[in-house]
Amino acid sequence: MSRIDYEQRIPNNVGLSDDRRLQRALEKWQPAFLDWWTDMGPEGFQARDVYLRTAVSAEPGGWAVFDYVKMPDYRWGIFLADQQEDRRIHFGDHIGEPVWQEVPGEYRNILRRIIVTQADTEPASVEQQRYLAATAPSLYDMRNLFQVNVEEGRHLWAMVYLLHKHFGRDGRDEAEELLARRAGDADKPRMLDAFNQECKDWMTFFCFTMFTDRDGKYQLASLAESGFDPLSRTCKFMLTEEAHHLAVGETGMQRIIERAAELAMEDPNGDARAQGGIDIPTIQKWVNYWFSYSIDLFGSEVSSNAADFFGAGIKGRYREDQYEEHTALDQFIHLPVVRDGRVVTEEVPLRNAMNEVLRSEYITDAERVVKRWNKALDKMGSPFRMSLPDRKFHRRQGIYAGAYFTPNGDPISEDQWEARRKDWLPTDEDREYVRSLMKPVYEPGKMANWIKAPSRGLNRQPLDFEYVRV
Ligand code: BYC
Ligand code: FE
Ligand code: FE
Repeated sequence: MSRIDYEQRIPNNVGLSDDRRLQRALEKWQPAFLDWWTDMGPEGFQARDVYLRTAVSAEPGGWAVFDYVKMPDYRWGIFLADQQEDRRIHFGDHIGEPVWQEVPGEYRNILRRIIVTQADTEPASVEQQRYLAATAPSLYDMRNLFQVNVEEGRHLWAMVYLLHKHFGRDGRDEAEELLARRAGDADKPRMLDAFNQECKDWMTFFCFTMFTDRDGKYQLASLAESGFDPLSRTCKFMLTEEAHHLAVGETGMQRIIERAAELAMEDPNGDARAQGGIDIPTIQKWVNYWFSYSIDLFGSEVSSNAADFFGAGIKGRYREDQYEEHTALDQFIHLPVVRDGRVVTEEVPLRNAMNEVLRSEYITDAERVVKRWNKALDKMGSPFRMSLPDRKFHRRQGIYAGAYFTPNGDPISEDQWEARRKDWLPTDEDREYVRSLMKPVYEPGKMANWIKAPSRGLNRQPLDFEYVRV
């Protein structure tokens, strides 16, 4: 049982006060983090009371408390899931060996790279979302935005702890760099593409939490399998917080979709835009865009990095225990690949296809959510249906990048692509239209016209609760 020590400047359940050097190093990083939060965190409302949850224990039951907090006073801390006794590496080349509590020298570089990549996404997302509060569709939504933001800040802390504790001088340098890169910056961009994309409207925020945070869920889950025990324990606890981010995305999108269907039914011409809402075809374009950028985050379908990570016992599959065999040697999967403009099936060693294996788990999960949206549409008597584009559509990374596919996955020429892309992806006009709807609604319980009210409030509070004291 590991209570979190709130007496210290940095709340933690890792016995930070027993390691003075580490504590001093992190206390030096802390003001730099707060400066970054002030510069790049949510714009406005920093002096306001926000009804936020804060982690207070790593226990599965009551791990969090809800209360009003001003964001700069949020207790960002370092929390690891409890250590399991006699835990063993359970996949790759080291099966059966005790898990590592220290970084194995031979894997130092790849571990550092994975941790830095994971870390980089967390502040990036906060930077991307920083202007959204000014156009929040309700106080309920504004509060959810801030909750996601402070927790992504805490995820950065989680990774910076690992860097400081286990990677010495290099780790401290990396921790500084994490506060120096900027989402979308031409000179110092964030590491992965999705985290350099603009997030200037709320439908993008909900797509991001639906699709991009979901990559986070799958990456964290595969790192929770890690033979490097501190990484595994850190990721396990991060996943507890992540569930809410995904719920914000899933339900946010569903509320936009249901509202679109409702407005279309009210309009004599079935046109949701004429009723001041967002129409389903526009929503579908946002889904196409963010789904394709988010599945890019799994890396290339065929990857020697992925094979190395798995072989080393550092990054497993999603719920590795669901598989019967854990070396993944002498096994193959079949992948559609592009050869001379044609799609043909090729056999790939399983270890090299680990990115694709994880991506497939992700897609199955995302499809489950889309089914739920469609069930809601069906129940309303709406003829509309949502879908996910094929995994080859609009890819920037991996073996399909550079070729052109329809949302159904049919190969097309570049000319055909250029002629049709306006039907599949957001155009400047679409973005302008969606942005024109983004007007703040700050009255408790009220919602912007383009989004349905949630079915209930948060933490058993009523919908008209003052989630943010504006
Ligand atoms: N954009 O073999 P490849 C989250 C690079 S999200 C740009 O294909 P690999 C969150 C790759 O780095 C979860 N570059 O890929 C969500 C490599 O570069 P180098 C974040 C990309 O290494 C919302 C090259 O292409 N966590 O937590 O097998 C809010 C070829 O590499 C991209 C992690 O990602 C891209 N999309 O796999 C807040 C987990 N994709 O080395 C937070 C840690 C690939 O040639 N990261 N590249 O310079 C990893 O496990 C791996 O680095 C990746 C890539 C899965 C990302
Ligand atoms: Fe995160
Ligand atoms: Fe998240």
